[in-house]
Amino acid sequence: MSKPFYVTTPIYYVNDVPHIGHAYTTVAADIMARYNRMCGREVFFLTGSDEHGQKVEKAAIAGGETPQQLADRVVTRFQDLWKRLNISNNDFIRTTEDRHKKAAQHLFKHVMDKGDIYLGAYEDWYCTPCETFLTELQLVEGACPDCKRPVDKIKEESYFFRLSNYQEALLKYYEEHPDFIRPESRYNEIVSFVKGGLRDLSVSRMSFSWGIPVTGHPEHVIYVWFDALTNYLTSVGYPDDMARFEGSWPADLHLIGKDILRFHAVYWPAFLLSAGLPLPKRIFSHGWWTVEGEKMSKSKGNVVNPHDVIDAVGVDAFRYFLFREVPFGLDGDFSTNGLIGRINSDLANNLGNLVSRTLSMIEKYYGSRVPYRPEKDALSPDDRQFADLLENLHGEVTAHMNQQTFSKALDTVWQRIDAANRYIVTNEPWKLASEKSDRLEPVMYNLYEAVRLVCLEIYAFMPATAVELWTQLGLTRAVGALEDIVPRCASVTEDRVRREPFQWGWVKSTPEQQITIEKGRQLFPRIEKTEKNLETKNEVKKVEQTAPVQEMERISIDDFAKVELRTGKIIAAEKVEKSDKLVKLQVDIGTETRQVVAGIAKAYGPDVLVGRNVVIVANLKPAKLMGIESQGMLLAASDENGLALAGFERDVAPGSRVK
Ligand code: ME8
Repeated sequence: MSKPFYVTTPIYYVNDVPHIGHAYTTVAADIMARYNRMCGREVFFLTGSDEHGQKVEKAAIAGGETPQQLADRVVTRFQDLWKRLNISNNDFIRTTEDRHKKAAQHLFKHVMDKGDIYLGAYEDWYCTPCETFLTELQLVEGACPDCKRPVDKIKEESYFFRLSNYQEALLKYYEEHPDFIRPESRYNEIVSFVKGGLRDLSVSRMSFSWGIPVTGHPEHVIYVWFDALTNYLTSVGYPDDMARFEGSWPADLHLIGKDILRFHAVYWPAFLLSAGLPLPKRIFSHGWWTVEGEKMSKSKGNVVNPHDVIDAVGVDAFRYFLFREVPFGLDGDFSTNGLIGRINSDLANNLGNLVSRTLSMIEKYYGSRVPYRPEKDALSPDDRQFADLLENLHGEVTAHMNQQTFSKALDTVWQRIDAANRYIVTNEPWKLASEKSDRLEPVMYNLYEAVRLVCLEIYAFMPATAVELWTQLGLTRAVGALEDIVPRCASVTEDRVRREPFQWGWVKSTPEQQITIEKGRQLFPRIEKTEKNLETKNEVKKVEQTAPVQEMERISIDDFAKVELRTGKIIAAEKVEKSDKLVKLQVDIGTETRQVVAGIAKAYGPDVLVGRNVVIVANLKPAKLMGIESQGMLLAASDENGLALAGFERDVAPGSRVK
C-alpha cells in the first residue's frame, strides 16, 4: 500500500476561543485532504489541541478547576466548530492523552541518549502569555516584541537541546530542499535566520507543573513546544506501532500560520535530525487575517467568530471566500463588503447562473434527460475547443493545489465558468432549439460536462454544495455519490494514476440507460446586505435568484390578460402579530376595499405605507396567511438593497387597470 498523503494543522491552544484564523488553517488542511482523496489518494489528516503550559495552568487555577477540567471543557469549542465547518480530519489529537505523553517522553529520551540534550541553567526573559523565552536583544522597550506585555526574568535549571550543533545540517537541508518551506519569502527568512547563528534551546521547565514530566526527572516538565511538535509523530503510531509509523511518516504538509514558522522550520527539523527521523516534506506558512483593516484582538472586540459568519452566509460560501479572496501565504483582510461581494459575484452570478441556465435548458429541451454524448471527433471546431478547455481544467487545478496556491486554483475554475457562460451567449442554445438544430445536443452536453467538471474542482472548497450539485446532475443516482465513486474511479497507486472522472465524456447517457437531472434547490443564493449588516452582527439575508429572461417560457398576450392588475391606495396598515415579515393592509381599489396581507414588514413599517400607491393583483384567489385572509397581492421586487414596492411616478386613481 502506498503511503497516505499526510497533512496537519497546528494543534491549537485550548485557552483561546476559535476564530477565523484557526478556521483558516484548518479549512486549508481540509481542502488539501479532500482534494487528494477525491483524486484517489489515501489521506491522513490530523488536527488537535495543545493543552499543556503555564497559561492553561494559570487560567485553571484562576477559575477554580484543574487544568485537565479546563482542557476537557474548552476543547469542545474547537471540535464543534470543525464539525460545523465540515472538516474531515482522520484524528484529533490532544496532548494530554496517554499516547501523546508516551511519544513526547520517548522522543525526548531518544534525543537525550543521543547526547543532544544536556542539563544546564537557564536565565532569560520570559513572556508568559506567549510562552516564549526572549533574549535581551529581542525585547522591544523592555517588553515582548509580539504582545507588547511585560516580561519576567527567569533563572532555573533546565535541559537544553544542542540546537547550535544543527546549524550546518539545517542549512544544507534547506539548500537541498528548496520546496521545504513555502512560500519562498518565508524560506528566505528562515535561511537568513539560521545563517545568523543558533543558540541551544531550553527544552524543559521547572517553574510550573502542567506538562509532561521528563522521564526520570519529574521535577522538569517538557517545554511546551517540544511537547506540541511531537503530536505529528504520536498520531501515526510513534513509538508503539513503528510499522504504522514508518508507513505514514514523514508528513507531506504541515500547514501553519507565519507566527509559528520558526518552531516548525528550525526547531522541529533539528529535533527530527537528532532523532534520526525523516523530515516533513513541506511546511507552508500562510499569512495573517486582519478585520476591516485592523489586527484582531479581544480588547478591540473585533474577533470574527466563524459561527456568526456561517449563520449569515453558510459554511461553503465562507470556506470559498477565505481561499478566493487572498493568495495563500499573504496577509488578508476580512470585511463584510469583500465577503458579500465575492459571494454575489462569483457564486450567485457566475457559477449560479451557469448551473441554473444549464439545468433549466436540459429540463426544457430534453425533459431533464442528460444530453447524449457526441463523439469527440464529430464535434465542430468550436465545440471541440471548448471540450478540450474543460478537459485541461483538472491538470491545471491540480498543479496549483500541489503548490497550495488555492486562489490560483479557484481563479482557474472561474475562468472556465466564465468561458462556459460565454459559450452559452455565443451559441444561443434557445435558438438552436427553436431551429431544431442538430447542434443543440453537443452544445448542451458540453455545458453539462462544464458543470460536472467544475463541480469536481470546487468539491474540496465547498464539499456539501458539490455533493448536492452532483445529485442535481443526476449522477448520485446514475453512477454513485461523488465522495464514493470519484475516488474509486480516479485511483492513484504507486504505478498508475487513473483520472477518468476528470475527463470530458466520462458521463454517458444513452437511450438504453438514460441519466436524468434532478433539479433541486437554488445552491447559490445571493446575499442581501441588511441595514444591520455583517460588521456588527453578521446579519445578512439570502435572496432568491431569478433565471435569465431569455430562458423563460414565453406566454401569449391572452395569458397576460388573465392577470387583473389594478392600482390601489393603502388606507390602513398594521403589523401582523408574531410575524416579523407580514403586514395587514386595507387597500382602496376604487370599487371596493381589499384586505391584503403582504410580506413587506422588514422593508416598510406600517406608518410609511398609508397613503402609498401600489399595484395589486386583483383576481387572485383569496388565501389565508397566519390565519388572516388576504384578498390580493402587491407587486414588489427585491435586489441586494432590499425590497421595493411597485408604484407610479404620479398619483393614479385607485382601481385603474395596469397593463
Ligand atoms: O500556536 N490569521 O496555537 P494557537 C491567520 N499551540 N491564522 C491565524 C490567525 C490569524 N489572525 N490567528 C491564529 C499555537 N491563526 C500552538 C501550535 S503546533 C505544534 C502548536 C492560526 O492556538 C495560524 O495557523 O496560537 C496560527 O499558526 C495558529 O492559528 C496558532 O494557533
